[in-house]
Amino acid sequence: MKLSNYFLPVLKESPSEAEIVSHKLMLRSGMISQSSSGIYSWLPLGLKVLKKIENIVRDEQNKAGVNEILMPTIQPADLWKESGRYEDYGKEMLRINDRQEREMLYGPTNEEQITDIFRRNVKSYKELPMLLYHIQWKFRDELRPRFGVMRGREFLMKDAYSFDIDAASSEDTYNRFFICYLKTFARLGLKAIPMAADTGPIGGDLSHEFIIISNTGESDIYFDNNILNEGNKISDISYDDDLNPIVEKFKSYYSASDEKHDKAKFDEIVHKEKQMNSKGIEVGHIFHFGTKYSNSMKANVLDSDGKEKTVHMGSYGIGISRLVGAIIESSHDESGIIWPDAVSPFTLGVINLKPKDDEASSIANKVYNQIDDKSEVLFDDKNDNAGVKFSRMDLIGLPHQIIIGSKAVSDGLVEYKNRKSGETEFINLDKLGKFLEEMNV
Ligand code: 5CA
Repeated sequence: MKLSNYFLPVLKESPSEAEIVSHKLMLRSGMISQSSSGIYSWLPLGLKVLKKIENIVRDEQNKAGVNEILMPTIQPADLWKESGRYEDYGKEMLRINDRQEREMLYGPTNEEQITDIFRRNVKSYKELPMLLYHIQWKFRDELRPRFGVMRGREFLMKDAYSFDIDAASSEDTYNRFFICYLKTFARLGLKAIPMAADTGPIGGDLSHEFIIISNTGESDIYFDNNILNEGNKISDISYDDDLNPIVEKFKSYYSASDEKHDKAKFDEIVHKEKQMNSKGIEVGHIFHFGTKYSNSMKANVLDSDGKEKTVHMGSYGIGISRLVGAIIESSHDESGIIWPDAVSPFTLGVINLKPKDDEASSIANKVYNQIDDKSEVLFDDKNDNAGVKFSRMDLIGLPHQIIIGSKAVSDGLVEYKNRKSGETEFINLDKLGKFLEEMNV
């Protein structure tokens, strides 16, 4: 993509409404544009990152054997009256009447909708466990939308739902998602700590939040420092392995967010020097709630003896739009964003430092055309001065940069810059392809 043809409305100054670094950087780098409080348009750069995250989350759901579906954003109120949550959900739910005065709502979550799909289509224990997910926009009329996409009113969530014949099988499914989440966050370049959590309006008795450490997070977290060293080989775990001991190992470390924190227990089981207390961002949340919805909504199947049985359920959320902000919180410096390779909007930035020089421009164009075949490249071909170009490329955070200036014309050399370390080196033009290949770019 040529920058001259790309919609990238970068800002020099931090907008005054932004309090935390990810919100500031998302606005400054032209990733999002506010529509109203807690509601954003996603501009090209932001949308690319959102899609990259979405695809990693999707891939890991598929690998765990979860079926992708797509449910609507607008749901009928009747389903929520059946479960009893229509009144309970209160003012956070956006309620709408259609032209026939039927009560509808913009879904804040989909337990009711999915249970309705299940009960209409699944009749036998033979089809269980059944795991379904979708990636869809949600609306919650948050009391205090803030921090940009971190606590929005409209936000993108991956929500999965599971149906099992009994509690034991349902807990195995819960463990499957537990591992799937660790794999997903690791691929996104994040260290997410699973923490015992309250279940809130979703309900149930077993729940974990996945939280990344960040001083701008809204959660207060307490944990045993040793948990950070657990799960280094998480990508090697196969779903055919017995997952229970792996999950139990994670659960054996003390880790809890503030509502579940038990100071006496913390002091008893964790050595003082290993006791960690910090702020964190909740990027995922899993729930096991048994028959809460299947009971009230009569989601039953026939078991092997031909008897009707109420299915056991869980639900599993990942905040996809929140993750864009969360990744920036954990990966930036004073010059701007530093994208982990896996979610970077472009793999590589190419800067033509001499756009008015025909020879330099011809080399830069050639380099761009060559690399763009293999990787996604953002090519700064604009007529700005070097300072503007450097700071813009640093701001938007592409992890690898190729800078083409006067040395390209005089000596056939281009400069490679690693955004994270700041290290640079000159590469011979003939060897550039091989160099990038070796770096996996
Ligand atoms: N039905 C369950 C699981 S599918 C559920 O809704 N869980 S949740 O309420 O915990 O939300 C799941 C994830 O969505 C959270 O972990 C968080 O990462 C994200 N999320 C929740 N509220 C917001 C919000 N207002 N803005 C951005 N992301 C949010």
